Order: sequence, then structure tokens, then C-alpha cells
Amino acid sequence: MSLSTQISNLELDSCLMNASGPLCTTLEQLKNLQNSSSGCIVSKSATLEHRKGNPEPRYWDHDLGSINSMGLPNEGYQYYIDSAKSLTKPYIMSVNGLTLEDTLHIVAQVCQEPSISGMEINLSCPNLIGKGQLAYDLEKMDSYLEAVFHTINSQEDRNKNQIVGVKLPPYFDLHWYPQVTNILKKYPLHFITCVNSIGNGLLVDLENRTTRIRPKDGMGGIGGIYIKPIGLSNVRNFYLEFQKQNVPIQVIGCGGIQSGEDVLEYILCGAQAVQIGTQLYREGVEVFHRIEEEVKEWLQKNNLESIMLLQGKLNTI
Ligand code: RRO
Repeated sequence: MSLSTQISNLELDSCLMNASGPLCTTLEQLKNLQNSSSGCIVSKSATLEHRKGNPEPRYWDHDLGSINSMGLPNEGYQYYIDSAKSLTKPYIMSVNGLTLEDTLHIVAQVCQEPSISGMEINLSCPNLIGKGQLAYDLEKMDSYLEAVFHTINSQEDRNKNQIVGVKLPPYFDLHWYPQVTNILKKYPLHFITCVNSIGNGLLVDLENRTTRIRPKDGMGGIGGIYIKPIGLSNVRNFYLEFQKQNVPIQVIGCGGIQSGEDVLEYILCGAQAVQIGTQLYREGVEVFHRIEEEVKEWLQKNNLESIMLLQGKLNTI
């Protein structure tokens, strides 16, 4: 039973990978991912300089999901470039400069690195105090991507094998999908990741009459089971829109994956691979082996050799 997949020219032994965020900030954590059953390593989103992030408590989790307002704590981009030298699995660096100028500086360095397999440009961090999510402002997103690809294309010694994608926030109204696609298709993107956490949710501790986290009056990105139906619909809608318009961008699914069946649902909706965030934080890197076994068991019961035979094959009832 095979879980292998391919994002453009990047071959992955397994379609399971970590979501940028949980347990991928330090080299020790990246090495744990290296030693796990995941098919690929994704770094925490990197800024120009090291960041401590927002005040604590900034993460809270229960059965239905998580809320976070981490505020981009990370070691600074150079650390994640240097980390690539200790990793042999496919390694995707998540990039989230605090300004366009910062992002362009980071992108110019990353795209020259032979040991980095790809970049995921984060257009959807919900937790930067005083800033909105870039991918909800389509004009800004367009000019941002134009500058990013101009920078990449002007590096003569760039690593042409690197794949480039964007991490998107969830969209809720159907009219957004063709509009966002019209922008994405202008650029040589290999993948999009759908979805980042649902921004600015609020979880309440009734007993203590407080918010669960401190930053932004308790508002934070919601992940886990709460968001699975939204993640699935975003994957499905982009997959169908890309097919309709003949756009060769692949979709990585993310949001509320806890089991093999969740993975299979995302693949049916059109995902080419999936990312695990909240459940990775709970369970540690063993989550990849457990879920891989659950997927294999299901494939065996259903007489399927490869998970990719199901890709996009969802029927409307
Ligand atoms: O660090 C964060 O607060 C964070 C980021 Br950059 C993101 O993209 N998504 C999220 O839920 N948290």
C-alpha cells in the first residue's frame, strides 16, 4: 500500500507532513520530524530576525481543537537555511517576512540553497498585532506575489528544482475561489496549502470568566476538528476551480486531520498531500506512523494499491 505522492517534481515517500507551526521551530524538532514517518519537513514560518512572539498564555487546546496567537516566534531565517544541512528528507521552508522587503530578502537567499526543496510563502498569519491577513486583500496579494517571483527569477544562480507555494487562509464565500485563482494563475506556483487557522476566533474559560489566551483580547487562530469542514471545502473548491481553468497548481490540505480517514477525505477532495498541525502538537511525531498505518489499513480493505488512486474522486450525492 503506497502513500507516496509528488508535488510538481518533488517526490515524497508519504503524502503526510507537518503543518508549519507546531514542533518545527528548533533544529531538535526538525530532526525529530526527519526521524519520523512524515514524507517532508516544513519549518516554522521564518522572519528576518529571531522573534520571541506574543505574550503567554498563547496556545490552548481541547478535544474539538486549538486556539493560538503565537505571534511568529522563530529563530530567524538564517537558522532555517542552516538547518537544511542537517536534514536529508525533502525540506520546505516557510517564509513570512514582517514586510514585503523582508520577505524578498529571505526569498532571495532561500532560492539559492541547493539543500532546500521548496518554499511555502505564508500569506495568512492571523496573529500579527495590528495587521490583517494578506490573502484577504487580493490587490495586495497580487503585487506581493509579483515582487516575490520577480525576485526569484532575477537570482541567476537560483535552485531551479525548488518548488514554491503559498499558505492561504480559509475562504468562506464561493465567489472568492475564481477571484483568488485569477491571481494565483499569473505566477509559476507549484502548490497552495489550504488552510491556515481560522483567524480571530475566541474560546472562553467559563469557570474563571477569562479568555483562554492573552494576546489580542483572547482572539486567535482556530485549528483542529472545528475547522475540518472548512479545510475540506477550500481544498475541494480550489481543486475544482483549477481543473475548470486548467491551472497546474496542486493543493495541499490542512485542517483538523486526526486519523487516516481524515487524510483520505482530503485526498478525495483533491489534495495532493496533507499537513497535520494541532494533532501533531498533541501526539508528537509518532502521529505520522499511526495515521500512515490507519490509511494503509483502509486501502487494503478497499483493495487499493495507492492513496493517489482516490485523488479528487469525490462524487456529489
Ligand atoms: O505564529 C503564529 O501566530 C501563527 C502563524 Br505565523 C500562522 O500562520 N498561523 C497561526 O495559526 N499562527
